[in-house]
Amino acid sequence: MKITSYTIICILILFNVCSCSRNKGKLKKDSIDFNTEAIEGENVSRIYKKKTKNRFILMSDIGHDPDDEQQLVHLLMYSNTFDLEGLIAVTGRYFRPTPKDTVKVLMPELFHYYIDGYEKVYPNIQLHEKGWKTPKHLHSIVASGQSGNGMKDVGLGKTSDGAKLIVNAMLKDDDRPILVLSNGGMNTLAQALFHLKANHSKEKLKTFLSKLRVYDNSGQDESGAWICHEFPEVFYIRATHQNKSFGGPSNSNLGPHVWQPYEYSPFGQHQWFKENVQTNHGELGALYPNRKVSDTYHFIGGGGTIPWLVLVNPALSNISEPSWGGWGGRYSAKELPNPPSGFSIVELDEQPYLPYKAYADGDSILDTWANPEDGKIYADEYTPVWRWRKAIWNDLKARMDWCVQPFSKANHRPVAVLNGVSSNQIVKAKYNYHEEVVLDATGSTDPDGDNLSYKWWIYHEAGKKPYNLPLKIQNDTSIKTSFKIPIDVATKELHVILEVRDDNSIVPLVDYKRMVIIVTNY
Ligand SMILES: [Ca+2]
Ligand SMILES: [Ca+2]
Repeated sequence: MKITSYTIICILILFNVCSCSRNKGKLKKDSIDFNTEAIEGENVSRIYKKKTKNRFILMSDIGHDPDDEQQLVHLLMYSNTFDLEGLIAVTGRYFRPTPKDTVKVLMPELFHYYIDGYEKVYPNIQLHEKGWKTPKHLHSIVASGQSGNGMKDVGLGKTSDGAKLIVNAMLKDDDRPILVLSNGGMNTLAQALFHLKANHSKEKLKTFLSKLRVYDNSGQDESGAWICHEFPEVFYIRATHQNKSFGGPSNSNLGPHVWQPYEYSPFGQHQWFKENVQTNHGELGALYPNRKVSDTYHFIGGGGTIPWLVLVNPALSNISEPSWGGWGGRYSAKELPNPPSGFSIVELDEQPYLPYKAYADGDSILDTWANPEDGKIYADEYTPVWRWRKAIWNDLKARMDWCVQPFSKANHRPVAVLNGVSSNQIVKAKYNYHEEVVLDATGSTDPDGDNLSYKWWIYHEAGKKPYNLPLKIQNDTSIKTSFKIPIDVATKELHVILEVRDDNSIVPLVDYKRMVIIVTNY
């Protein structure tokens, strides 16, 4: 790589872990945890592993709509890619007395039901990757949150087991950020923050809050607005669009057709799941419920699969950088004023907590993307997820095989290498405008020995200071290429994405690397 005197290449180790990894020797993805692959030496490897997985707590109003259960099956199949610390049953929009009640009680037993399914396939998935949580651990992190709805159930003496679990996670001597996602209401987190504020100094509270990365799926009660109003320093994403993009957002808007060969309809999506998840893929997949409304198949909602997919590609996405985008969607670069709940009835209840701010999606967060399969251009608020969706579905298909097949009869992701960096980290570099950026995927491997193909592209909408104009890399399918940074990119940032795709007859899989280029002008 040609480096001029004023070009500084540095590696952004996610979450400020200051250990530089070196790519020594050939990578083997099949026999080692993929978060440790670039480090040699057992002790170092253990530290690196501990530090690089993201922490994650899920809150879900599981039981009211099968989509929460659908996403739980999906989540368990990725549970070796993050440190899951809580599965909390919570209330939400559908617990309100009006307009209708569909569920009256919390149902933590559903978490146990699906973990029992996971236990059946646990021996076989270990043949494919390491790092899986034991069923015993997963059972131990199930809890019930606040049993009542919204802020009425937040206050002194009201701390539920679920809220205690969150409090204990915050108190833990672990400075990694923690994603707290709610696919239901937020009042269990609100109670945890109320408890922390009441019992700790301002200084300590500040430290606890700095670890939080909250993702609010749709605003299913008013306590999200309360949290943002009361604790403005909390990192908070309020999503009302992209969170529905796994299969939807709706029966009449299904996005690109990624579930071929089945028909372009919610029923077609269910047929794909029947073939690739529910049948011949082990006991966990067999539990995957259908999603029907009045006997009609509803699109696969996934109940908030998209929000946690930010965790599974640490070389592509960073949970602390919502504007960078990835499988988990792309959100505003700055916090926006008062992004409302997706439910008008909740929006009314949020009024006492104005003003507040949160990262958001919607009309102002658009990606433009041409589907390589049919050339159709997508350019709306769902495209930040849709552009990745084929890879997301394919990746699940491959993982479901891991429940029943030996290593040799399943596919596994390649390992992308960008300019010598093979480990799961985003590469950060500084270049001056006019400089030549060399891009080299040499050393990329595949644990199945599959042939690899390469794709380099610039995600021009990504980042805090995006360039925001299409910029094409020449020879963008070569293993090695380069491009010259135009003069008008000075002081902006460029996000280069490397996709390494395997040629595997079961299903093609993609591995990613992102290089964030800060463009200087001196
Ligand atoms: Ca839900
Ligand atoms: Ca492969």
